[in-house]
Amino acid sequence: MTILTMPTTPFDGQKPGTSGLRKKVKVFQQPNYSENFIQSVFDVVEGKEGALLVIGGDGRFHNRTVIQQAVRMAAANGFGKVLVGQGGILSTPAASNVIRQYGAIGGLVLSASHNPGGPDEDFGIKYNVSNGGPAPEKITEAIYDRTTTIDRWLTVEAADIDLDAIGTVEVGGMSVEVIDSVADYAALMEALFDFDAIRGMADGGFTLAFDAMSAVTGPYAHEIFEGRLGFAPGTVRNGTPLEDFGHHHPDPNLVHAKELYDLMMSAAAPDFGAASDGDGDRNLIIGKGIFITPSDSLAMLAANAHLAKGYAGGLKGIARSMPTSAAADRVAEALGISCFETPTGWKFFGNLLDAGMATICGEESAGTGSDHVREKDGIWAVLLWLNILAIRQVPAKALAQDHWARFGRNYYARHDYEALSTDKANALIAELTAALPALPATAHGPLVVAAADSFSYADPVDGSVSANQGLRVMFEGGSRIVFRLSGTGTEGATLRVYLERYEPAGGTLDAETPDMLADLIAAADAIAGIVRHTGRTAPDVVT
Ligand code: VG1
Ligand code: CO
Repeated sequence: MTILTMPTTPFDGQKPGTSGLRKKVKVFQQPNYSENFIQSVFDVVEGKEGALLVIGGDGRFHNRTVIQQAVRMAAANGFGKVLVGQGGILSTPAASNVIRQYGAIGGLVLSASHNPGGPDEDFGIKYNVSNGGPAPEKITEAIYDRTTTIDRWLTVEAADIDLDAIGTVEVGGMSVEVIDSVADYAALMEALFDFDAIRGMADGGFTLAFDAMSAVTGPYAHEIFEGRLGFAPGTVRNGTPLEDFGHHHPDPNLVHAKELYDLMMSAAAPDFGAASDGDGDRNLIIGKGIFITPSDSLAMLAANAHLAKGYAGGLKGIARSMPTSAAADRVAEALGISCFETPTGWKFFGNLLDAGMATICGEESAGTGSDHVREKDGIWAVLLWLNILAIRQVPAKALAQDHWARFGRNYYARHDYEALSTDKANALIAELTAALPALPATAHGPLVVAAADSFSYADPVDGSVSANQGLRVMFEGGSRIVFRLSGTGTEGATLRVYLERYEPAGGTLDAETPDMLADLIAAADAIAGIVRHTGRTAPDVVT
């Protein structure tokens, strides 16, 4: 088979962000663009000769095109075999599982996660390594460096493969197997959770609404919730993956999953509601009449995980991203295990999970997961909740109230200011960074600053240091504001302001979050000059 060497030039490969390369579809459609990035990845992968590579995506527009390109390029680059999900579909956690289960050297995960899809929307490519997790920073930086010098990409001349037909074909001397996207993942879930107990609860009349948001989890949810667990047909809503997610943002938050939220707050609410995002790694949890913040969900799952068979031996540790609330820290303390605080992005959990230092991880951005794969996992989180409720036989609301009565409550919200001019956002961060040293002991309304810093993380396993991971302002009494810029957007800059207030057990545990955070919201503007820098008087999205 002839390997074709296609001349090219360096391109805008984007400095490594929170989660791979994300751009508009139109950018990926430019001649050489996707190919340049994929070749930059392959040039960095050591030991690819004869190795197994996994390729799959969330089914968004342009997914199939890039898969065909990547398959031909993998053949030209000497890989031995490629595994592809049927129809090009693999949720991010399912891709992570396939990489681990089949001993692949790594995988290309094609997704822009919760960002909208379609010809004028977003696409993304992420490389995951052999542990199934996102490539660590030293690899994403090497990939980026390669994009600045790349001068050729390699491919073979071969027709497109049939992505819908399960089975093995040959492309340029390399074998390509199209596998069932769901089977291995569903089997893993059955190994971790007590499906009989959950099925019994469903048989007993417990009802579930799962919104797949017309994104990748539809086939997984149909098979697991309706097929294996016996929830009624119709339990899974928006369960067919669409290339444009039905024109919605497949972002499971209270803004984009409002229909589910309204249902769960209504008299007609089922017992439990949940949703997942574009690529299936996020989760939204809403009990009947109660939204559970992702930070609380992490803490509540950690406190009860031992009730599921996969975690019956207890947890080795908990890890959370820095902006995630400290609710999980109190659980770790009670369990006598470590709680690690990492920078934003799942890649920072990989070493802790591999080293057996943490079992459960979570992020405030609706990400929860465990050492079963090396990505966050939306359906996994829903199943762990269901398993816990099936054993404890209480509604989600009672479980939450019981948790707060024991550990206290971390009132929490994230305010996002989207599509800001990059200059203005950078100016805000620069000015605040310079002001940090003078903040301690200053008062902002009733709040007094206890400490302020720019978060830097030293990985306890390999010692690598990641600096500038967000600005923290800590107040006396345990309240906190964090400021950071998003690393996943494709338009201008997004400022995220994370607000947290701790109320100890015995304090005010059933108040409305906006009321409890009002002083912090005012302090955030006083400290960072949000209105002055951005001209915005209110956030675009509150989650
Ligand atoms: C956001 C979230 C972060 C998450 C990342 C990827 O990043 O805040 O917690 O890990 O998205 O999520 P940022 O840099 O925009 O704040 V997703 O579901 O890509 O895979
Ligand atoms: Co996602």
